[in-house]
Amino acid sequence: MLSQAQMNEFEKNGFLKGDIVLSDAEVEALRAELDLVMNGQSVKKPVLSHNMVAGYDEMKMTVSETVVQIVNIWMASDAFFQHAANKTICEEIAQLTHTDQLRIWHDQIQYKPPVTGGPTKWHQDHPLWPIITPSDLVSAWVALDDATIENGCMWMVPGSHKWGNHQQYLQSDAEFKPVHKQPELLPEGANVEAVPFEIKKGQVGYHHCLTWHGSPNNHSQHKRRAIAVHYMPGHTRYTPTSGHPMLPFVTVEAGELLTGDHFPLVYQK
Ligand SMILES: O=C(O)CCC(=O)C(=O)O
Repeated sequence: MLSQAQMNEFEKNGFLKGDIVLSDAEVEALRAELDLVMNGQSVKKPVLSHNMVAGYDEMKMTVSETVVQIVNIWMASDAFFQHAANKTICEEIAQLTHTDQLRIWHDQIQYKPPVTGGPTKWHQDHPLWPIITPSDLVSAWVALDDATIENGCMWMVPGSHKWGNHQQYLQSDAEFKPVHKQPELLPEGANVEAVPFEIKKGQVGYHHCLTWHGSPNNHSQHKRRAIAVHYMPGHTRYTPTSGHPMLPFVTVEAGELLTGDHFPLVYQK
């Protein structure tokens, strides 16, 4: 359970470091599962598995840069499904989203290999999920390696979850600092200052779906593997305005609560 001080910190900043939630053995088991899925050796398959930076033309990526993104590894691996239902994480997400019911919206692996690991652009999650509302989802990002400044940990902009949707204006400078293309659109007093969000192996970090975040290259000799589960509170509705990889799995009508086999219930108080 999160303390009131932690709840206040999340409310203020839009992100929060939690406890170590996985033992070393549990991390090892998930790493082994990840290898199976990444190598195409799992019987069941995820929704997506690709090099995410391949489409980053405007950032002038070289083809040698890689971020392996796997969406819905829980569909390919029972161990990752069990992870999504982790009791501590679900209880704390329920606290942060003020709900008594949680479903998986989707999950994602982001693996930045040593030396060649590429960046994850500055973004807000909810604008990239144009088929669900309201914008009050919270994600649990669990490190499968220590995520450090050296190997490309996430960076966050404190307070940015309260500034609305600025996704189309976000970019980075040469040092991977976030830059707003039209800063006059920001609310008064908004301070665009990013801070590193280093997370230990097995530790959980929470972030709100409107918090500005991104992660730079991994130039280190160490892998940077992580599993993020994006949780929907029970009141999340299907409100399609544009495409998304999960769209083909939706079985409810527009305006209805987003339920169904591909959005499983993982927590009920
Ligand atoms: O793993 C990363 O560096 C980025 C993950 C992310 O954007 C997210 O979990 O919302």
